[in-house]
Amino acid sequence: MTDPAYTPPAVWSADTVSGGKFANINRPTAGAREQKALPVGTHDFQLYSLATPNGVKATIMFEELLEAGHHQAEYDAWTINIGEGEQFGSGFVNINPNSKIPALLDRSGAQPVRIFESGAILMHLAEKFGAFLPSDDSRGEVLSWLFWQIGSAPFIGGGFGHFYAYAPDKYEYPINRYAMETKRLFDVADKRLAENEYLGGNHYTIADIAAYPWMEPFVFDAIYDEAHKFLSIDEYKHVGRWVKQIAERPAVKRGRIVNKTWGEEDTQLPERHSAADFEGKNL
Ligand SMILES: N[C@@H](CCC(=O)N[C@@H](CS)C(=O)NCC(=O)O)C(=O)O
Repeated sequence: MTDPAYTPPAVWSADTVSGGKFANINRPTAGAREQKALPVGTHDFQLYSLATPNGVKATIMFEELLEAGHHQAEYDAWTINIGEGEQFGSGFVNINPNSKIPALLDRSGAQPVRIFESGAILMHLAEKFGAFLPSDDSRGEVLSWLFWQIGSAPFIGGGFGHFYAYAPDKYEYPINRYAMETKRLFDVADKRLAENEYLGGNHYTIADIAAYPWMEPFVFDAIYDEAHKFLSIDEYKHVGRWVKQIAERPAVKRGRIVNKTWGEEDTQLPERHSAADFEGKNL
């Protein structure tokens, strides 16, 4: 079976775009759409995010730093509701001109520093606290797996997830293309994890913190409709072992509910300002 043919016009126009999830907020232009200041708390680190796989990378990192005794890593986490277009408010755009979560304001130095892109946030914090990024020979391996994840995520989310679960109509060509690539990426990780406890080698690092939130929901059958079965995720035994191991870390259990605004009430934490905010939560 082939998909209905589409002949692109000579010049593309946003007016012709069909619906689908997020269609109402997508535009082909950058920049703020409304004046809206961001809330600011008391800690050095102000995180503006949502508990999506990219957002959870930052909150797991903060919770891991705190768990490891880096008390200076206390942070305020504020919800940015991307379904309602809050990423296009002027305050958020000042921190991330690309209008995507997560975005961080670091006020620990002489001047506030903005950091956007989840990989940049992980590296910035790892270097600042000297944690989860080795300085010996394994550093190159850790950075390679970190950037592998950042480069791969759009094929999984924007590619496979979009066409398999979000697109208003299902088309064979893009689903085949991105299912192929998503499975190939799982196989890359599976082969690596067959021979190494963690992606970077013997230690848990920012490479694992970046990759875990993307692979965990596939393993636990919690993303993109029937994707777990459709992609035969149980084949990736070593990825499964690694996901289950990381899921047990107390910092991961906390980090994945920060900025979560859906699901059971006791697994939601729209804002996080101190360790006390986790009291009564189902971690
Ligand atoms: N490469 C970016 C991707 C961030 C990203 O795609 N964030 C999504 C949520 S997971 C977002 O904010 N989407 C809102 C939009 O596209 O308008 C990163 O790693 O930080």
